[in-house]
Amino acid sequence: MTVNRRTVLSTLATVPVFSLGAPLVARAAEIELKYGNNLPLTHPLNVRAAEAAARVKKETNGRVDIQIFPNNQLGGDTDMLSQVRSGAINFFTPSALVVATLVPVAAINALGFAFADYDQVWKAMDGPVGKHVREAMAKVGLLTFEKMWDNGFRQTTSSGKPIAAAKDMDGIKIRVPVSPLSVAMFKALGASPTSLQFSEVYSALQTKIVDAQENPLPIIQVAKLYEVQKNCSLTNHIWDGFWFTANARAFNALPADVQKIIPDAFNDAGIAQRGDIKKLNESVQADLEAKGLAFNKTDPDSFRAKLRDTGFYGEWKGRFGADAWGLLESAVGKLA
Ligand code: X2X
Repeated sequence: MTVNRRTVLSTLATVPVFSLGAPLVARAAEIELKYGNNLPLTHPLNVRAAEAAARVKKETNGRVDIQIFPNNQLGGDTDMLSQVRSGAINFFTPSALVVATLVPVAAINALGFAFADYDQVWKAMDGPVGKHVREAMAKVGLLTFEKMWDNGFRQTTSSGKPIAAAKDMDGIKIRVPVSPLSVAMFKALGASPTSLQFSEVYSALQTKIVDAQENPLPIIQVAKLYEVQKNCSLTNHIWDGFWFTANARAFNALPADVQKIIPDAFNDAGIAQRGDIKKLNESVQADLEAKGLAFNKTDPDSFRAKLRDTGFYGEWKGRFGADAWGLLESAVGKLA
């Protein structure tokens, strides 16, 4: 919190009396809050977050200013995760995959091939699965707003041959997020995964440190990954979303009205952002094709069978626990 009363008063002293009614001096907000994320400014998450920040400013009559630091300006995911925990920043929107480095059950939405479609996704994440995860996050000091933001169904791009079935994963050097689940899943599929923060993905692909990566199409578009990849295989292997999370201590110290205005604004923005991604999903493949990325369909059963045969589901049922597993099954039906 920065109070600039002194600066304001000394500036006012030099202002001619007759113009005092006009807002000649831009007054600094009483409360300045920092929000960091890992995505380019053009991603719908940043577009909608900027709208929410403007709404907060308006509804607090300029008292609260939320500054947004996009595109890993404050460091990679793991840096921002520790910054929001320590209070160095107030808000962060990590992918569930990244939250799971701290709160293992948070990765449950990213279990391979768990969701058939978005109806199942929002039923689970706006319902009991999301609640279970947010309660677990609260235990590590992260106060998480109710509405999860959409990242999307993850697809696999490569600079080598396209992936059509599970056997094509064999030995592929693929970048995955810093997430134990992603590493385990791609190992089970026979690939050779490397965890890298998102800030390093473009150059890792460009310099061929890795040959492949996996992300939803809107990310491949805004981060221009098509410039350094040839094929996009529609694997739909994971559904991923972003949690809007706050440092609980700092948030609980805010004035009561602000503690309502901020989550209301960002939950509404999250819902709007889901709509943006839905709309984008109708056009993004054609746009990426026009930019030179070749698309292919895949055989999803081959991936599921391989995961089942290697004991992946059994192991992760144990790791997530029977409670969380049961909640997920109540939204999607019996899992493998
Ligand atoms: O790092 C990624 O791949 C990204 C952007 O999808 C996440 O935040 C997990």
